[in-house]
Amino acid sequence: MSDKRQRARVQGSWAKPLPKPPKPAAGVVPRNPQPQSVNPPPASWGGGLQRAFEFHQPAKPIREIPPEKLIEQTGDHDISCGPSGVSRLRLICGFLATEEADWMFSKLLSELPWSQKTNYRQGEAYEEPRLTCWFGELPYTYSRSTMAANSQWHPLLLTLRGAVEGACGQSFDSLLCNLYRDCKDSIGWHSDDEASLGPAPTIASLSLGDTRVFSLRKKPPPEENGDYTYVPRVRVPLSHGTLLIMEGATQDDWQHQVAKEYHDRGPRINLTFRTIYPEPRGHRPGSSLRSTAKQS
Ligand SMILES: O=C(O)CCC(=O)C(=O)O
Repeated sequence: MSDKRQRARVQGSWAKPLPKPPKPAAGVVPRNPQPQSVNPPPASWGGGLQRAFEFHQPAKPIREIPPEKLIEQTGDHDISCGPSGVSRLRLICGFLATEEADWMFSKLLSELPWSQKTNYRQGEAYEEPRLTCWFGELPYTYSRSTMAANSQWHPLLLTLRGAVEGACGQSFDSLLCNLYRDCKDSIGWHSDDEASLGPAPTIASLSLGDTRVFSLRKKPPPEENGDYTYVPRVRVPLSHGTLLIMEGATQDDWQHQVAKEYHDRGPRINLTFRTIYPEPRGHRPGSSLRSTAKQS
């Protein structure tokens, strides 16, 4: 390449020459005259006319999505305080020592009567994406399907119930066990607010096996028309041997879920201790007035 061509290329001279800006009519002073040395924008950017850009304040203030709060330290965490009271999470990491938790996990995995429950949504049946079993003198109904009463508590579950009751300072007569087989198993957004759990129930949840994220989102006020975009959110990673106690208004004011994950996860067992009250007479099972029934 000759020295002349090389210089032309470096200076960008292969490009088409830019169009000249239109001359202003006689007597018209351009609003924003540009210094001669600055190239005007090409015609394709707006007809070759200089535009004056003005800042307009948006009609509505921009709403911030609150950052998700991470809870991973042992202790009491008040996540909200509203007309229905304080919503409190009590987290006890290492409630069970690792070795103890290891053998309990394998025993419960192989010895509990796990099965897949069929639920109903808008008249349609669907299989829950996890396995479950139920222990309690009374049946438990959610998502329009009932788990039959089962008083045959596994001896290990009775031991664990005693330990959990000691930590909570209250007794439990029932237990819902969940088995998440892998990362695809989950439980959708819901509150444990079935009428049979009574008002402001305390739910104690013991985790064994692989860590999964327990997420909470606050129920939006009525003026949001069910839009959860701007609600406060909390995430609590629940690891092997961790006890989480949900208290106060947590079921009234918040929903929770364990979402599917996109990375491999080993199996996880979750034991949720509860107290069940007989349904009031005339109450149709699964038709709790307050209920946001489990979605999956
Ligand atoms: O697996 C968990 O940690 C949550 C289980 C749960 O939300 C439930 O049983 O209602």
